[in-house]
Amino acid sequence: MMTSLQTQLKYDVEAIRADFPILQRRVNGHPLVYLDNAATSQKPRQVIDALVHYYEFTNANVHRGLHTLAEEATEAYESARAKVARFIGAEPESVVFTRNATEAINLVAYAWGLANLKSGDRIVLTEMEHHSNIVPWQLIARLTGAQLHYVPFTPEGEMDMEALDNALRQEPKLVAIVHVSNVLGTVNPVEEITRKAHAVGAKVLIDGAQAVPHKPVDVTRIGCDFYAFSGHKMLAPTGIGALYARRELLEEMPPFMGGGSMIRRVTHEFSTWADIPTKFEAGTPNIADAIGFGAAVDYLQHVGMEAIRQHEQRLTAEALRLLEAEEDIVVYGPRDPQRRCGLVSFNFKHVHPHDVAQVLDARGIAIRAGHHCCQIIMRRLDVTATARASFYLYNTIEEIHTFVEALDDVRKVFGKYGG
Ligand code: 7TS
Repeated sequence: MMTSLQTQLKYDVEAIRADFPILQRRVNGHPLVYLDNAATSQKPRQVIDALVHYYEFTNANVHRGLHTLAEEATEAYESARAKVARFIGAEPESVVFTRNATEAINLVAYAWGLANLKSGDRIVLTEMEHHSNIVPWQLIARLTGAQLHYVPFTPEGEMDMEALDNALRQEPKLVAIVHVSNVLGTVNPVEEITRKAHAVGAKVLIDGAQAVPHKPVDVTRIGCDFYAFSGHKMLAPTGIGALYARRELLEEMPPFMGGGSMIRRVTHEFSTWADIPTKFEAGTPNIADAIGFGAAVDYLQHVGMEAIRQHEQRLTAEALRLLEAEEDIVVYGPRDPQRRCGLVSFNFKHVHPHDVAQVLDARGIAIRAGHHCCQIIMRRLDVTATARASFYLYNTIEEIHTFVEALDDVRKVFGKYGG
């Protein structure tokens, strides 16, 4: 096991940055400081090259042709699936390619939820969820008569475990919970939650959109039933994501969508389904971007997920230290950088976050401002929006300093708090 200091010495952020062409860009006359990684990450040359190579050399449809290109495309697509599966500790048959985390959650809602939930059944969500792990369940609740129950978070931005225990006493059918919050940065104890939920017979779905890109994740160790994530937040192209589901569940679930590829036999009256995971991939899949996803996973593995997590923790600790020292700024989420992933949401006490984002953009610094698709969190924090700086493997301590120093421009434009 490498110590933190050894990883720190070994972590060559400049070599990593050299792989990302977009980081050479200037924005509004300044070098780009990209701190909007929770929205989407930048892409390394290796991923862009994998896409170009596929289209220039291999392009063909998968799972159907008998010619060389079709066989090579199928092999590349399935090998990408195997890489993504291995990356999260799963078997390839348990990984369905989707467009993104949102589609993965909708797949579970419509395929598993419609078949297994009935009137009066309870679905436990948390007040920390992104809309993509709320709205599908609201739609399914309306169709089945199931009821939603929300577990709150504490003022520190941590899951309220006592409230969760109380919710589990009502024996819900499903617990759907975010692994890492995209607003609070909180890392939830998903192993413990899964164990407790299973003890009362509930299935567990985890939204890992902000976890898989930033820390080692092993779905087998967590023991969950479903795990959803997006490629584009972890160096892969947009339009590709994945759903992990336990094999038995995928086998017994009906398909989400019907069409080509996902069938074994079609008659006038009925059809039978292809083996998993193809049963859940109707139509021509996003072949090129799946291959790009495989290249992204190769890249992350080469750097090492534990090293990336530690690097981001150093950035987060520094950002927290500097922001918390400012008396006109409120910081949201756990104070302890060990309890969170690499992002910090904050607000000036007297300036709207949209204005903050605009002032920083004039300095080439990209952050996000808004409700971050988490209106329930906003209501709990009693704000309509926050500013958010989110980090990744290629960000540097100097960029954190540039970002915090640039906040002085906000004070120059909008005046000082209380001034
Ligand atoms: N779940 C979480 C926790 C997320 O942060 C996001 C995207 C999603 C699900 C949905 O991902 P998608 O790829 O299916 O769209 N979050 C954000 C964000 O924080 N800013 O932009 C997108």
